Amino acid sequence: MASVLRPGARPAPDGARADLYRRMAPDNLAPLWEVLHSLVPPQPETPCVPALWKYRDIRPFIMASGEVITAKEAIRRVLILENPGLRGQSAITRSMFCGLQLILPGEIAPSHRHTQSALRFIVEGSGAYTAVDGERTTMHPGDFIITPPWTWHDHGNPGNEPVVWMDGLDIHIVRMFDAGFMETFPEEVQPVTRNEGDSSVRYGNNMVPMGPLPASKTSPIFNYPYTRSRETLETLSRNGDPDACHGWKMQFINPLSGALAMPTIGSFIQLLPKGFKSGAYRSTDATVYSIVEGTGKVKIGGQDFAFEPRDTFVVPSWRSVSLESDTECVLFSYSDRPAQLALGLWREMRA
Ligand code: 1HN
Repeated sequence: MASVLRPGARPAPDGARADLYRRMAPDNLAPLWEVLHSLVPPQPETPCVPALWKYRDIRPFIMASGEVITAKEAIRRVLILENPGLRGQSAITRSMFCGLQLILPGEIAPSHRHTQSALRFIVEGSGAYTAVDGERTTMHPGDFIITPPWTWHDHGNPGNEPVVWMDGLDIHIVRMFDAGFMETFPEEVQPVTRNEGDSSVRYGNNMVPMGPLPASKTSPIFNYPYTRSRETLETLSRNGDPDACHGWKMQFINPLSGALAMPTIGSFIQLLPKGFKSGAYRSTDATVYSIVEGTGKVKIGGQDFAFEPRDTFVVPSWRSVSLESDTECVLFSYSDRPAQLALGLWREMRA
């Protein structure tokens, strides 16, 4: 019956082979030749599928979560964006977690630390803060905020509106290495030991202190405000032509090393002019996008999705992505690119 099997599939073992597999199984042995093709595919094969979450549709569920549990009780009141091909795994891609976190006026999310790295990308509302290692920063839509590994962090909302942000974490990278640690801070809120804006002036103004400098692999700047990202994109768009695949696209960096801002997660922001049709692009880093401004369409490996502000979509590894803008658009995105680069695995292809 080999003729009805898909190319590359092997017929079910029988006779002497099946007998061998049965006899050696109790000794925890398995034959490589039965699984070799799927272990080492000719190009990336992934259960991760393209998907888009319309903020308009899911916002009621986010707000409803605020009625069934407090931020304090939940520790982190987050709705997980689960890839439809990875349900039950708390994963948007094979390496990355993605969630939308809600903090209501007057609430706090208690202080803890873990070896997983986190980014926050603010989606809705202003006036909440996140505190990292003794410094607070106020959140505004479009701000990109980092929580480096093993730093105490808590969130609070002293303002008067609900605040929602996207959480991106390298949970599944850390889990693959079984290198996860977590601790709870002895008090709910960590003490403030530095003025707001301190790390930004210390490291974010094209100067660094005389030293000693922090040894962390993660950027010492922990808030990259949208006002500066937007102004940069705006100026770039007046100064030259957009890239055919990316429009005007920038990478958030660690000013101490020039590397991407986090060692495991790459983060990007791009501007597409009105009426832009990008060339097809693929890369090995499955990527999560959050729309900041504008409407348009994205084609992901042949599937079409329309997007508007605050929507989230995911592009699996090595699926081609083409962007089309109706209006001027700004897109934030993140992926495991720096981890793949560090390991010599990252590839890209432009059509
Ligand atoms: C976490 O600590 C936060 O600190 C958000 O806000 C999302 C998802 C999984 C594990 C830890 C946060 C998280 C998380």
